[in-house]
Amino acid sequence: MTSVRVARLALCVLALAAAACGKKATPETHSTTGVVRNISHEGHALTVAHDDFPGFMEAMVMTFDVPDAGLTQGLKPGDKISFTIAKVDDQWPVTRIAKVP
Ligand SMILES: [Cu+2]
Repeated sequence: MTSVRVARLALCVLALAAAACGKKATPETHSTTGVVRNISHEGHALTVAHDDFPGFMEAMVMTFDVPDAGLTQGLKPGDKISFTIAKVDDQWPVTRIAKVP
């Protein structure tokens, strides 16, 4: 192997690593608002009547996975929220919830 080839290979490996890392560091996210309908699975499931995710999903009632149950703590049906979902392994868990007055 010439040193040029080795350098090229190293660049490729770096590029691949950067692509993989980049995905994890900045996942695709979408944010919208909605009204809490239900919280179950000890805070890990949030059913919400959500508004449009512009360019991603129209308004509907659906249940999202909430990996961090702390996010749903203190929430109850009827609360207005804004929230963010992030793509993780082809799923869309909730990564942020904020109460909207
Ligand atoms: Cu939906």
